[in-house]
Amino acid sequence: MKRAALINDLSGVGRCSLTVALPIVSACGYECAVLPTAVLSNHTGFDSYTFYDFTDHMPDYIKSWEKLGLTFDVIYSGFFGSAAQVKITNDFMLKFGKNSLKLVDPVLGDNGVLYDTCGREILVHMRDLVSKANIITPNLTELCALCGTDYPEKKITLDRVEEMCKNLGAECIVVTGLENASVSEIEKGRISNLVYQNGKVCLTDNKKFPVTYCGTGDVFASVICGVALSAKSIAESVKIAADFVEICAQKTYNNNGDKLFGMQFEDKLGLLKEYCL
Ligand code: PXL
Repeated sequence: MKRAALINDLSGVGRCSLTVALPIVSACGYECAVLPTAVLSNHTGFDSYTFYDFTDHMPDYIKSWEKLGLTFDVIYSGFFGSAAQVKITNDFMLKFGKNSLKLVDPVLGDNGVLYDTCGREILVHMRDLVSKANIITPNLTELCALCGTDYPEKKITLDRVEEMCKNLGAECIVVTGLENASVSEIEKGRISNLVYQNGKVCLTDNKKFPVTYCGTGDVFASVICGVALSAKSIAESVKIAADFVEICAQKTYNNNGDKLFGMQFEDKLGLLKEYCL
């Protein structure tokens, strides 16, 4: 059986990070090894939350995994609560990741605003981490932050997004959640992900719903993590993930789901069975 390392926070309520990654990557047929970065009562989009920083425990936790001689087919990292964690994850990638597919979702912010938890130091270490990854999945806010570019005040073109990808220079960049509000060529009511690999670009095209559910990026990246080794290409993994997100968004929208509680993906997990290795 293939094994995945999931490095992310555990937010008890709100369907994001590990409460999304664990079921989705498991449904794709992986044994999941979980390395928490923080434990929160619920994600930070709610008005209040508790936050337990796991940084100090991570080195011993990883040493214990080393003693067990674990190897990983994929390593997927998400939210970090401190800059030290990003550095620890960098070392983790070097130690365990030689033969693994490394997926880094640089969770830093959204809609032009960086999360409160994302300080300058996290950003610096994140640039180092994305350079080690095979696939990264920034949204436009995160791409701008990684490139050191201001978030565009007006709509930008797909050519400009491509140029930023070229400047960043990671192996494969999937710019997520591009929509008409930020990019001129994308039709209203549609949403795209841009895949930049080896200087070439392709785009997905899906229905955009009027509500953006918390943890959507986590659902998307988790599906890529789960299907990347069985799909024919990264572009195909991205299409599978984008279609899965649309199906879950449609269900959540039909049920009038609260955006803070995330996407209702549970009864759609069976759709991922065909990608099991
Ligand atoms: O889904 C991204 C995410 C992950 N983890 C925590 C968050 C968020 C977004 O708000 O608060 C703790």
